[in-house]
Amino acid sequence: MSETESPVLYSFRRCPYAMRARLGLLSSGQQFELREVVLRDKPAEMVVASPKATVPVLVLSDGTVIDESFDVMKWALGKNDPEGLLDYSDEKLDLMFELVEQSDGPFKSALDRYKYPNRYEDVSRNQQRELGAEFIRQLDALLDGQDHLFGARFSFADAAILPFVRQFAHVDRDWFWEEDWKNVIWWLEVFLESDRFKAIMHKYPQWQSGEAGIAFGA
Ligand SMILES: N[C@@H](CCC(=O)N[C@@H](CS)C(=O)NCC(=O)O)C(=O)O
Repeated sequence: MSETESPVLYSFRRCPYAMRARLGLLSSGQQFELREVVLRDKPAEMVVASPKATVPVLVLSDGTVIDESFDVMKWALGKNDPEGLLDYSDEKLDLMFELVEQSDGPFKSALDRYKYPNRYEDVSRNQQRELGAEFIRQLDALLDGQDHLFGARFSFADAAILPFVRQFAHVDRDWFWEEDWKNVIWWLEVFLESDRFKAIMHKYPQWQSGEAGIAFGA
């Protein structure tokens, strides 16, 4: 595939949804052009492609738009999955997708309210932190005796959920790192030190219309 035919990913470095999309694309080996977005100054090209205007947005060479992070991961890994992120039994895949749903639903809701309590009415920060902690304890139990959520290998679920656990952990690092969820702490630390994390977290300047983005996987 030539560079001009690469899909374009509108992305924001610190957005956990965009991070999971980059993790999926990177693992798949798919070439793509990354356009770094500043959320308060979104490029018109992105908003035209996806009027809901959230990152990530992947625009394929035939014009197809994929604007949900979960779908970007599934698209990339459905094409090519050399690390086997989706190479599990149907039963395990169902459990994986259920866990991602829990992460995107109740856990993300608790994370937002714990991180930004002033943006919500009648929210107790501690109560929200405790709701989030329940999910972390569930992950800790899954990680007992294995390096990743569904076994020895980094899976779709690890890629989809780790960026959100990172955000939760960073709200109050002292508290998080003192809690009794040693498996999660180890899992998160290994991820933060990994080449894959470093590869998706380079800092790039804001993409400007008419410029080439950053070529990935080329
Ligand atoms: N369900 C979407 C959620 C994406 C999302 O909410 N991204 C945030 C950034 S982390 C965003 O773009 N918010 C729009 C804004 O801040 O203007 C997905 O999975 O892709």
